[in-house]
Amino acid sequence: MTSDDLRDSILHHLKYSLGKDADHAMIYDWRMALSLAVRDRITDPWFAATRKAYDDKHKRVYYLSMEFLIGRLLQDAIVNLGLLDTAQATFADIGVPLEHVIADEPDAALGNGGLGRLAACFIESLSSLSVPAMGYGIRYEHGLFRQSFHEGRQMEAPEDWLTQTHAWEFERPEAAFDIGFGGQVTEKGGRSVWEPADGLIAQAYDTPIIGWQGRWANTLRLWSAKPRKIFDLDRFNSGDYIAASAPETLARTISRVLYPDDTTPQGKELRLKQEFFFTAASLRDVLRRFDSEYNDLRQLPDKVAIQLNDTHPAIAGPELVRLLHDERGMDMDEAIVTARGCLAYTNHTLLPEALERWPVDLMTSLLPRHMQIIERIDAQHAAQKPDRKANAVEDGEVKMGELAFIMGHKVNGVSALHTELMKQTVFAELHRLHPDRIVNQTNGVTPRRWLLGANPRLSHLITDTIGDGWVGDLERLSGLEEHLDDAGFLDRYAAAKRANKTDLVDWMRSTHDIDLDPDAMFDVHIKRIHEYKRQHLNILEAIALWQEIRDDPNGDWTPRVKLFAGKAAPGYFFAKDIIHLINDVSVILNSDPVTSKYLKVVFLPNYNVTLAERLIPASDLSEQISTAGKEASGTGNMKFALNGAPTMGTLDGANVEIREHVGAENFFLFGMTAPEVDARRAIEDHAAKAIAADPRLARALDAVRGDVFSLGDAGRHAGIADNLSGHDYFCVCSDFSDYWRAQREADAVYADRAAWVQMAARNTARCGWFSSDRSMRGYLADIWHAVPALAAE
Ligand code: F58
Repeated sequence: MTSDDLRDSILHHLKYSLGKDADHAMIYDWRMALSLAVRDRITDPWFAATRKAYDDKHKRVYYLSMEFLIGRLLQDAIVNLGLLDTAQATFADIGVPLEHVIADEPDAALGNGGLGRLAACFIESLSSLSVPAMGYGIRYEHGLFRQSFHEGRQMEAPEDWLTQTHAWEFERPEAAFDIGFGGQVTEKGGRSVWEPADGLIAQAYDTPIIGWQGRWANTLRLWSAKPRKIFDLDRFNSGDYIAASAPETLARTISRVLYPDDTTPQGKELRLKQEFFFTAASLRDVLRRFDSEYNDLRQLPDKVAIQLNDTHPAIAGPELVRLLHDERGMDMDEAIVTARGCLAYTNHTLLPEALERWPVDLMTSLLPRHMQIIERIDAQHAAQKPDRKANAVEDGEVKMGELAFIMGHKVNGVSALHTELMKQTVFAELHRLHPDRIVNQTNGVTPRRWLLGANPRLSHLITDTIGDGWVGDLERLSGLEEHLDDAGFLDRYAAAKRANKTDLVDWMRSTHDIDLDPDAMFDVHIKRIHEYKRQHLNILEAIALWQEIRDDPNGDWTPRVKLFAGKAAPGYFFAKDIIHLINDVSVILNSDPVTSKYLKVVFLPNYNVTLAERLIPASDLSEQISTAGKEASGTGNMKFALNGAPTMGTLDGANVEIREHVGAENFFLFGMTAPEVDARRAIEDHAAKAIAADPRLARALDAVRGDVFSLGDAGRHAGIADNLSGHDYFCVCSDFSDYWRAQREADAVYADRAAWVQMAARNTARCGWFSSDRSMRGYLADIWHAVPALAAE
């Protein structure tokens, strides 16, 4: 496509789709017109892919996920279609900067964090690998809340990405299913029939996801809830306007907001409804497609692979059994085996409080037939494994992890360590009964978005050095290895990083009125705020460093900027206290005339995919400091390493594998291992002992407790100090001294800029394995037993 062709297409859409002429077009109009022009380019490969999947009778992969944290789509699509230079030329001609057009797109925040972003990377990789696949999720009207700060405290406001037309989706009024809830089960002619008391319509919206080089496109199908009856005219006519629209309001609630956590009791019922709503609609869609191609349901596991992204869609087990048995007449035991042949489950957490459990009462009232089937599944499992100790239904609760395990033919962990810990802890008994079921598939990230799109400077350098094959085959980054002693290459590498940092500094100045020194080390900690991720360990270290610099202002300090970003779940008060503390510390430190040239702390509000794309390429050091054994994998850790920010990290999640790949000498390791953490926690007063052994830590905690950062509000941060010097479940205090040591090691390496650049470049050269293309190939071979539709190029 030439620049002229693209311009014609944009002008066509401007006029005929948007009703605007070029002279009056606003940035929104240009963005929509460009998106529609680009979408046109996706449509043909998308149709061709769909046709080929049917013609060749391919096995299809269905990825069921409550979250798809896709962020912006325009730049991704332009990059994957190879249209970046063309689009740049076109907009230079039009006289509007392409970056402004791209930046106008709202960030689709249909996820909380890593789990949702992983789904988005996977769906892009499946398209890039030409695997016939479909992502199924919920079209939330409001994604993850918008975060701002008021006097350092987190404020939440609704997110509104759908206020403007979503350029990428196609509404599918014909693809709709009636989803029931409640009611009862009756026996009719020896069969169980579920008669729901109420229900609603799940209507599909399709977004094509184009793969690298535009060879294949898959569909992300998101369900929106609509009422069965749009409007109660009788009530309206009698003047009761609110009641007249009640059916719509009630139905829409189901797809209205993304849950920021799964702990609020009042939200539990709604969350279970959301889970059933999208899972049931997706399964019906899967069976409808299967029916259009095949007529023997026993073939289902050969043609259909359904991946459950965490337990959120775990109701798929009983629902598929119900569809096969109750609605299609398959024998119950065979239905269970057939469903299991299709289903597999990915576990993303070992934290007991994050493993879903539903009260039996709630399940019975909302999904009475499913509750019966769950009991049947449990009984069948018990009959097959009489020596088992635990059931999926226990103590009045349905344990969704156990249910997903029993109903999946494979269960995967998301890093090597996490997989081993799954075997030893949460699923120890089930693993003993089914020793072949648990497999490891370490996460990955798409190089198209996280390197090519986010870091054009580094990407150009890589392509200049080893050619462009790395974009579709990231392991080719190892070709950089032979340039790692080449001064010319390293200079260019350093220049790319420096320019990215300067861009970030300019952006911070213009948007946040903060001045930063681009030569300082940019030390970055961005992710959901959680005690196990230990943002409070990082800020304690900042406090201790600040105190030390004040003691010796003429010392040889390596200048640092500590950047934080991340959201705390609205009901997670301790996490919100951590945000508050970091913001207050930044007020004191950044205004300190003595120390601020060496140390600054910045907490950027409203972390999202777009902000990550901006920060990661400009980072020097990646903070991955979770308590060992708690972070299932991490994916941010991979993005940083790939972009040349070495890790400051514990032996947790995929950090372990990153360290193996980049080499121990290119990774700042500190802290206890997972077994050491368990042993340490068993010691009474472990925190007090750690504090007594490290005067720096004691002094930093004293400052927190002693209102140094309380900004006149006495006792403001005492809760954090008390928690840490008290039970300190996440062992912040016990890891502090070693963290301090590793940080000073990082300072020393950074002070020798040549050594640092080489370490950064080694990280890039050795992280090719962390592509989500590699993850997807692993799932294809070990779980889905499916293959790409096109031969690799
Ligand atoms: C994350 N989980 C893990 N959960 O924490 C991370 O280690 C891993 O890399 C990632 O999954 C992908 O495997 C995660 O993001 C959530 O966001 C929850 C979803 C349900 C509500 C509470 C948060």
